[in-house]
Amino acid sequence: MMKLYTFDLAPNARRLQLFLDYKGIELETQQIDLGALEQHGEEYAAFNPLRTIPALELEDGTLLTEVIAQVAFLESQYPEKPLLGSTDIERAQVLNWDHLLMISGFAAVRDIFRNSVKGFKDRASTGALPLSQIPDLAARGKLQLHDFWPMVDKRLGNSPWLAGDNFTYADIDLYCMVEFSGWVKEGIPDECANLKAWHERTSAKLA
Ligand SMILES: N[C@@H](CCC(=O)N[C@@H](CS)C(=O)NCC(=O)O)C(=O)O
Repeated sequence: MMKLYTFDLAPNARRLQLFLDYKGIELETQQIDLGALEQHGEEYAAFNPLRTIPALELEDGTLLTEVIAQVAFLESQYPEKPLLGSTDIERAQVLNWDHLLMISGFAAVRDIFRNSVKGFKDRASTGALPLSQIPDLAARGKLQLHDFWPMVDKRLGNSPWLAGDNFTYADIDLYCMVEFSGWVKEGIPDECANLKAWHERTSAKLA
């Protein structure tokens, strides 16, 4: 049986959980308490040397550490209520927008968070390497985020959902990014009306 190792409060765990909830998939699950640094414990570090969650262990023992791969695998096993597009072009658009938002918007919020929150001193990145915080990276993250919001707002003025005409996994990742941006008090700016309207539609969809 597949098994999921996760920690419900974490932003990347949320990305996968909202996908699972939308599809109605239930997995055997074990919580790894990041608050108690359980990811660095001997047992979990041996199991997943990256020391991250969520981690999905497949039936044959394969370990998937990246959410996009976990989602791709689960989508292939549970094709109903498709979230990765139903045509080749739709699928490419989902990956296009998802990748863009993860490496720009989500990464900017992560940089702000990990380089400014005191509890992450010397843990500016995940994993075993003790990386110190760099305040300039938090400041840079804010600039990147201020550039990201209007770009996405424009897209959502031309398209009902991020990847096109249908609600997809890219919307779930954007939704999680918006939640995460609230953690650093850098939520959607008031002037981004399209993004705000999209956020309401998405909240209703995921409720
Ligand atoms: N590589 C994963 C992200 C995994 C990740 O960064 N997870 C965070 C939780 S949001 C984590 O495990 N943090 C552990 C730590 O901070 O030590 C992906 O992009 O799909």
